[in-house]
Amino acid sequence: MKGTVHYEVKEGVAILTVDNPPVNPLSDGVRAGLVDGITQAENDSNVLGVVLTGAGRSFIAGADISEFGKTPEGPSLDEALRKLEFCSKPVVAAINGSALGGGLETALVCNYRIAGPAAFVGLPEVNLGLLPGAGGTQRLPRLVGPAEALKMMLTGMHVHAKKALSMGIIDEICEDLIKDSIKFIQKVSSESENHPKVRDLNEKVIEARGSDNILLEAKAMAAKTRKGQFAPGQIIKCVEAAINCDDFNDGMKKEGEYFIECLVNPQREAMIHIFFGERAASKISDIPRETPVKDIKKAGIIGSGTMGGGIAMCFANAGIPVHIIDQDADNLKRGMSVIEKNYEFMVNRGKMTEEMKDSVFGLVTSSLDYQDVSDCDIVIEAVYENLDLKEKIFRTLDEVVKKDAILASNTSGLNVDSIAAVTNRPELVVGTHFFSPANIMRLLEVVRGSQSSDETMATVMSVGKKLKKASVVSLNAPGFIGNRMLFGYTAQANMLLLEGALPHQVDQALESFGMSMGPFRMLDLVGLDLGWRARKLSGTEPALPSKIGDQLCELDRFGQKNGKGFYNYNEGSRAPNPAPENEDIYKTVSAANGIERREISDEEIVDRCILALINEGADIIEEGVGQRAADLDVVYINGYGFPIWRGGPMHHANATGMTEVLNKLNKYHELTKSDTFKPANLIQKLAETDGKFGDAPAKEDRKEKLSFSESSVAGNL
Ligand code: 3H9
Repeated sequence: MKGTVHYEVKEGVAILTVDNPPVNPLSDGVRAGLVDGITQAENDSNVLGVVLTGAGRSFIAGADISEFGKTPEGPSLDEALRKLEFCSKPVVAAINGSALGGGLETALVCNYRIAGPAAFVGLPEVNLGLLPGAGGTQRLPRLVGPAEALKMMLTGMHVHAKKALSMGIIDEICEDLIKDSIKFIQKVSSESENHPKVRDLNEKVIEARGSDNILLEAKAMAAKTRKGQFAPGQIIKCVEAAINCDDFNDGMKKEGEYFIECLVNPQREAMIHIFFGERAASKISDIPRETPVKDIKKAGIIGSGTMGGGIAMCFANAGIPVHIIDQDADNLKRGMSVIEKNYEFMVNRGKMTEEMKDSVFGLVTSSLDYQDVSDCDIVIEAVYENLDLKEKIFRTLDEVVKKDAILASNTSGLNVDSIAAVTNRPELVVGTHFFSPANIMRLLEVVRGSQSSDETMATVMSVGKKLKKASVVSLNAPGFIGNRMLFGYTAQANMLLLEGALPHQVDQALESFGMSMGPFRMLDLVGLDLGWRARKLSGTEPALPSKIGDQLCELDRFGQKNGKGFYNYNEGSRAPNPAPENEDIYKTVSAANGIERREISDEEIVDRCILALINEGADIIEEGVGQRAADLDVVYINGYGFPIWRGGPMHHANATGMTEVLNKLNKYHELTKSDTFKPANLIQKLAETDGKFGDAPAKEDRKEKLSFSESSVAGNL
């Protein structure tokens, strides 16, 4: 059995300590320990009451996620929580750290909740495709009201002790948690034999009866922020039951039914795959866990543009002082004022207080002098994609920055080894590919140069964690992971346009599949002129998929930046309007390239674009550029708007079945004759054994040199 609960008696109070490192989930051993501990306390006539707490940094981080989809052992969570709720002696939850999901639900069956100052609570089940299925949907609305409870459950947000106190989720905050909780039990047990139960507090749910507003607002919020997800609707139905059922147990029954529906829904498996995938991605398979990590006390950023500013905000938000260098005083002034405005925007939206803004923005300094980053522990270059310029910057940094500092490039596709080669410390050089806007997007591709040391890699991965990024390692190979996959995806979107589809049809089909933004909206956002200008400069002919985009650029249609691209945009708006004037261009380019336009189904659009991702992904795994299939899923969800509830492209392939994937690849290979659909070796092998991505062992020689073209794949789009 996994985990345990320690039992000891102090000053007439039983202390139950959940011990299941590192975060104390409610595994079978913990559930059994809770049942045994409460029984023991009830049977001991010298015990006045119970203090329930957690060992280490967590109170209880919820149900054991690894148990979902398996047959549970030992007592059920329901049984353990009933034991706590109906204990004949008062029980106080002494919340020492995170009380999340089933952890908060455990605290809610206790008579009282006292928290340490660093504690935080939340019901984040929605992020796993689940709902709080141990009474959370019925009890939290009774404590904080249905509207606040819905907000917590639909966002999955963490609520810190102070706020939890003001909302009424906890009763007190204490510095000396166990000592004060013991005193608390001694006091309440001497004052009364009746102790409150959250299930009996009906006032707030009854108050909400008869008005639809709360539920309608919740539905609108879920539709906006959790498009395509199954669990949010189930959560709302549970709260509806909490509001309308006269008997608490009827609401619990409904919660149980809706929970099971979530549990068996494929979205649950997909989202839990990403939960574990993100944690696995942060580990580098051939670097020992105990590899020392450098302490990063100060960071430097070269370049105060959108990327540089966004990256600086990530460090400041994590409490790490950061210094920005730019070569141009006006640029620097503009860059700093953008950062300040971003923070002001957060203050105006109630996301931070004025004092918080002052202290965080106070961590960002700037100047024109490279000497000012000489004492930094890591310096990240974030200038535009030009190898000569980047090499020049790295030569300077190598001279001025202290010898043991890490130097990183935010390149989206240039050769990190070439950049490292101009320094005398190639072992301290890596790529850190942030995604724009860097202060918001969670993905961080960490590019491992052929000489990047284990310590450098381990340090950068730990920096990623501090910055709250989903960090994924890529070998230094063209396009790394994300842009290499994107290349085939956008190429297919463009080919579909040449073959007869229109941009809004392609976008709508892929957005209905769940992509947060269709490829043509994305291309308009990025700017169609990037690749076009690069090709003009180098005198290269566009490849077939780039022909329409280049033709649009010839007609001054660069995308959102000048109000017209694949779509038209009204002044100051990002909403795409169809551009019928482009249709003749599409027809002309198709005809000029001997392509007969035809009716194209939404199914073909989705199949071709998503298969392009999967097939390229399979090569990336087999070559060892990405460590594991789940890493690619983490990349696509956090950097490219792939729907989390489908678990990423590689998980989607697993869910589809490898034989079906292979059949479809063959079908589209036959239809298009494009190499994009020539089935990857790995897919053919897996289809033979009915295998899945993730079954294949990680490639042995992970530092194998890969031929690297100097061109940025992103620039070729
Ligand atoms: C639930 O409760 C359902 C109920 O309502 C109803 C049931 C009927 N289980 O994140 P970290 C592992 S659903 C199993 O790196 P941090 C994690 O995989 C649950 N394992 O630490 C990792 O393993 P490894 C609702 C778990 O300090 C290690 O612990 N609860 C669980 O950055 C460290 O994790 C949640 O959704 C778990 N519940 O963050 C909370 N949690 O070392 C999920 C973690 O092998 N957890 N692990 O890679 C979290 O949000 C974060 O882990 C936490 C700590 C904030 C607690």
